[in-house]
Amino acid sequence: MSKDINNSSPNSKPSSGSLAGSSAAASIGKSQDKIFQQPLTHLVDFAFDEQVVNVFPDMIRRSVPGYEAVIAMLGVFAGRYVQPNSTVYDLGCSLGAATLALRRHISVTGCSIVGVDNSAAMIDRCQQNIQQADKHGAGIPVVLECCDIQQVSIKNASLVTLNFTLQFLDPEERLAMLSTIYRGMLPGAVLILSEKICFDDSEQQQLFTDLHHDFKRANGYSDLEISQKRQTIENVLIPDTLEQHTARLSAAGFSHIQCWFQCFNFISFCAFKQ
Ligand code: GEK
Repeated sequence: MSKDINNSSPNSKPSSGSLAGSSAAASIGKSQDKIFQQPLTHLVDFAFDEQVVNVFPDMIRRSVPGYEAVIAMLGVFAGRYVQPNSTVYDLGCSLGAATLALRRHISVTGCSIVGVDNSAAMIDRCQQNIQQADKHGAGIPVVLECCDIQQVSIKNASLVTLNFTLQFLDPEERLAMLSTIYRGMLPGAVLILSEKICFDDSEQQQLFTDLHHDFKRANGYSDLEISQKRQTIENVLIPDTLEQHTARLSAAGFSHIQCWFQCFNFISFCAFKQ
């Protein structure tokens, strides 16, 4: 499925609001995440379905330390690295928070953004969010594709973001994904890779797990909610260590790999094609 949301005005008025400034993503789906509030008899693997989509902005903001800062900084990367007449890819775009942040900061001409997610519920709501943002002034064209990010043909890319998405791929398939991205990038292009990470050192692992759970508690999640979410997601989200990420990025061909952000066990890298 491909949805072309065409916009024309180069003088778009920036949207304001939450999800680190992406008002549209917040304007639809303002509901509070209560999915794991009651004891669940059958804990099935976490899925990005309609129920999750309805609460997603609240869920990710209260669950991922630094999420809003990372979203905002994607815009800063876009302002510096997006090249004229190139394509920008948001792989695992969910409700479009990153797409909208990137779009607001692209000032060069001839660009478009491809947002990809394999959850139809996410893509449908993402389309609504982008249409909502366009009411405040259209930006560059956004094409949404509902498919596996591994099926996407990446071409002419000056910026690609995997914002908390690679962690949901089978670990065996992650290097091939990064290699595909690398091959589709222009010289001077950047990949922004944000992930939850784990640690080889058990004390470090425990410290950051505890701090992450403290963060969730401070955001109003109960111990039951934290525990049930953890059990449903542990087969679905498989974190790597920082060292595994840098080695894999390097093996895919990337250079100048930098960790530019870390908050507890959440991290973001930028990696370049020379
Ligand atoms: C944001 N980037 O707000 N192919 C396509 N989509 C996938 C795949 C796959 N193989 N696996 C997972 N997804 C977003 C946040 S959320 C992160 C990303 C989180 C999609 C999945 O449907 C979901 O929408 C997204 O990746 C992960 O900046 O919830 O922790």
